[in-house]
Amino acid sequence: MRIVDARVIVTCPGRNFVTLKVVTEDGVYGLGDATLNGRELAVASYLTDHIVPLLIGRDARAIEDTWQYLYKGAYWRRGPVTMSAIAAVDTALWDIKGKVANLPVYQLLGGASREAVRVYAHANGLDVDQAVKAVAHQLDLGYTAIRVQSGIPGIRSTYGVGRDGRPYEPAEKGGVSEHRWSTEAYLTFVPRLFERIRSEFGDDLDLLHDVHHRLTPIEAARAGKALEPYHLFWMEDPTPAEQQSAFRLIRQHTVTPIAVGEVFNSIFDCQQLIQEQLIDYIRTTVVHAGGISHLRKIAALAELHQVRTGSHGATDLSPVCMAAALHFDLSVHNFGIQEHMPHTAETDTVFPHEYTYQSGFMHPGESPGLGVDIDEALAAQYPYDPAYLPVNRRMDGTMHDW
Ligand code: KDG
Ligand code: MG
Repeated sequence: MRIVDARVIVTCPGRNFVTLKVVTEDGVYGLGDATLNGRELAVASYLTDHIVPLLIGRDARAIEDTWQYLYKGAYWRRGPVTMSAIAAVDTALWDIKGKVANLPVYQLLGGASREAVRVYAHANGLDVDQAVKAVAHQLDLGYTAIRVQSGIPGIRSTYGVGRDGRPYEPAEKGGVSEHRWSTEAYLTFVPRLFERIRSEFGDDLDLLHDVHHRLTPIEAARAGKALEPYHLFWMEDPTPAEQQSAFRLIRQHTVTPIAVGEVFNSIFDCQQLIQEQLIDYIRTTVVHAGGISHLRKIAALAELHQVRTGSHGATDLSPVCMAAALHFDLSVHNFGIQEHMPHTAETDTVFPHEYTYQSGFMHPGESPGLGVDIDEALAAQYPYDPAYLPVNRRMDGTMHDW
């Protein structure tokens, strides 16, 4: 079954998405998400200029060989651009395989290990009162695991918190904005935030919190320790992970569970973290970590060390990635939880999909393949619109040191 066409579709139904569509000689097609937030066109070019010419004529059924060919054959390995491009090809080939077999992809991955995929929602507020309201809202929607983020007194703008009443969106249009950051203000504030949330909602709810890599290891250890009374489900990205051994320090000081990995691209980014059990949840995503094939290898390594998965699922990952993640989550034994940040209605219309949400759980559906499509005519009506993640500086204007 030869690949006869592959093309990249860039669209911006409110935010930018890059999608690879691979077509076989039988007219079957598969989709893969290739969106790298703020650096979208680099992946689009990597695919169009360097990968698509290699795909034409290849056997669409040879998923693993194609993965190895693109990873090892390029000489230049890893990195977010390369691995997002490989992920897009891999995901599209799994979609094709499912359609040809007339089975949902999760059945090809070993079948369902659970009835549905538990997801967590976001509750964000400019201050604690707003965060409390946001938690109550998500509880009403049926979520039983909620990530809580709040504006911090003394800091004008906090990443992860929506502004002007709009839902939080990771990238901002109109140039790169700069935020200021105070570790002391954050470390003083964050235990108070969770004290209030627990006093309002009790102990039964699972609470998560994202530090967005803004602490050094010793500061992260302090945060984890201070949050212990509120027994978080996880503390996410407490410190950058280029130095995987840095997590030893955090581990020595706190039993707050640690989740990390949304910026990782390969198993080598988390090998030590997993093998030394320095983390509890690995958050690599289908799109940024080499696709379904590579994520399965990460999950298999994690399973040996009692580390569970917790895939990233922010709005900058397209519905194609969400569908792929849900098939992966449903099948993999050591699944932990999946992030769910619903897309806008505009995005959902461009990417019609079979996956559903109900009472704190999602399911990828039973359609053959991934169960997601792209309306190319509609996608063409939304041209690319540059947007960037904000940059952080310390209060005195120094670029941050984490
Ligand atoms: O593009 C970056 C965002 O996806 C990320 O910052 C969101 O941290 C995030 C999360 O956990 O969803
Ligand atoms: Mg995060």
